[in-house]
Amino acid sequence: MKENEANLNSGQYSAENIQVLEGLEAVRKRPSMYIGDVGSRGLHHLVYEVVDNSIDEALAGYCNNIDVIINEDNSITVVDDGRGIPVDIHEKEGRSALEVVLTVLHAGGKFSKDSYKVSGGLHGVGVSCVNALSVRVIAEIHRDGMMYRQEYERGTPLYPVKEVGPSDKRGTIITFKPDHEIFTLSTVYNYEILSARLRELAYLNKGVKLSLKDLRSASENQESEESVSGPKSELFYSEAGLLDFVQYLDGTREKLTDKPIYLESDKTGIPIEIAMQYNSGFSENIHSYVNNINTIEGGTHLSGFRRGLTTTLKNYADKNGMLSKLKFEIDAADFREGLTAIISVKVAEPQFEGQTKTKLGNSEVMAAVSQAVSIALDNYLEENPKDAKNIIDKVILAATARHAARKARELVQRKTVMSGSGLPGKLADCSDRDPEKCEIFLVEGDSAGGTAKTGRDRAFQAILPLRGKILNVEKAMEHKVFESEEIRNIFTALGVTIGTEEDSKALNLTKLRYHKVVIMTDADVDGSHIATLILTFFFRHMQDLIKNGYVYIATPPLYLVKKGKQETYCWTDEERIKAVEEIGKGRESGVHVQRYKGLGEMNAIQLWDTTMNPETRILRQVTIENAAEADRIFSMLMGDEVPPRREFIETHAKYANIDA
Ligand code: 0RA
Repeated sequence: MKENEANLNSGQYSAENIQVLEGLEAVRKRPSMYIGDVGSRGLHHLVYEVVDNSIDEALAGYCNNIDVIINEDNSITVVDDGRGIPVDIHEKEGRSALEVVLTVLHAGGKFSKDSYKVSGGLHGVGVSCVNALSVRVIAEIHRDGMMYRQEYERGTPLYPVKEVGPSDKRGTIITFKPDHEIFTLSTVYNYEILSARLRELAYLNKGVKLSLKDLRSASENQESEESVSGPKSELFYSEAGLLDFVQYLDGTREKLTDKPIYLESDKTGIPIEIAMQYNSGFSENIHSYVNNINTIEGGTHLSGFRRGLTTTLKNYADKNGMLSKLKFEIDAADFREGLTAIISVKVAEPQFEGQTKTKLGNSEVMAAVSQAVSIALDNYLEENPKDAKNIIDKVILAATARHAARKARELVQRKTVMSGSGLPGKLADCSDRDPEKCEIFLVEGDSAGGTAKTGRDRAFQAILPLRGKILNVEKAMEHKVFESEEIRNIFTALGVTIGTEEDSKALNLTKLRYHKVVIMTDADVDGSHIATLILTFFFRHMQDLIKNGYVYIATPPLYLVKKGKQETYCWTDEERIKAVEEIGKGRESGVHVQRYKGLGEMNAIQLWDTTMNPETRILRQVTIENAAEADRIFSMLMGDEVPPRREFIETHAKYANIDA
């Protein structure tokens, strides 16, 4: 695009310069087109974009260590020990290669013909985008015995590359501070989000050492504080890659085989790495990646995996007469119940499709993966007959359970088809019928449900009271899930059905009745437990509802600070302290602080004002930042093993402390 125009105009330095400026100006004008959004996701995406360049250098074989530092001012520094971005003057461009890489869109791969670029962020836009969206970038290059530096402000170089002095090191150091004019919501980095991604990258790129260090003081910027111990830091390194990853994800599940099944293949020219492990659970947890990008919409690599898995297991079972007693057909999904698997492929020219551009389209990948799986799995089954029997037994169990669950699932399907009259009796529906405008509140308990019914705007807000704790679906077999009345009520009220033309078990959201599904529970331990149970259900059985951004959590206030007729609601302790000071004007006498223990303590008007009125409420949208990590945490928190759960709650005690 702009970049090509600049090349055609070559020769005139100033003219080119203008073109380039236009390029980065375009990024600043429409940042979402380049990095997805300007919220939390986009902000963290900047880090991934820089790290990806270092990962490429590592995959090319020149870099072993990548360090990410969150500086005190929420700027980020990425250090690698690769060859260093070249600094020599690029003849055609009339300026240093470094400057080109940092100021020309998509210039990243231009200078490296020898290393084929496999890594690369979701949007693959390169480090120049990060430069455009940062108030300040500092690039420091250690190369050929010298240290070089160049700085930029909102994408514009402040001076040509300069020599700083001799250096005996090698590598690239990029420091950037995201522009608050672009990221208007927040420029504060979340340690957990970065840590989860770096851990994932370490598993996906075995042998590369990644580290994360947080230099911010705990009290200031961080959302989760673990003060006392000084700066937080972690090292991520995996020698066995996906073999380690699958064991990390399945750490708290009961395994059916001694070791995961692992394969690595490059036979077809497409590097493929897969690890899989069966457990005694009921969910299917398959995570797929292309060039280190989590392909949440799947694609040809996932289809290839499924095909290879189904045909190989079925052939093996048939050959050994293991299915002879079965009186009904086995479904492809039965082969994946209780399966945790990770598929990672590297594709030279990936075609990404789908709504979020995370679905691989390259048709040649299907057969390559399917073949690789068939060969490796076949070998494994032949060599490990005991494991093979455990796996086939599990498949038969899944098929039997599915058979039993079919009736229960049909209950859900039939009821929703009837609509109108088929709606649950407890639902107080809204009058509007346009899903985009409608909201439903899932409310804990009948009494809070009553208050919400009185307080709501019945034109567009529906209320579904839930009785106490809903079923923990993490530990329940499928038929139990669909037999649960509360869960059936959720399906029916939302208008969500199961089964599409292509897939009898797929979620069908075409008749979804509300585009905001709001979980509203008390701000105490019981309330967050109930919210977690509902979220677990959504994560395991209505994941597309979350992925489409339909799920929200209501945040009722924690305090009411009152003096005479003056009232202020507070959501945090800081707000409460400030409110007491302001309302009391220095004197605390006459100031009354009410701690809301539950929704039931508010009257209908208060509930509307604080929690339900779109003008004043705070809704938190539920997103899946990192699907693999979310999967691991749900299985740990809601599964059978107690010690890891206790450990997790103790390290994240801030949230559990609310009632202390
Ligand atoms: C182009 C050519 C060469 C290295 C790099 C790019 C490079 C880019 C980044 C970005 C972050 N870290 C990086 N490390 C290296 C090498 C050219 C040569 O030395 O022959």
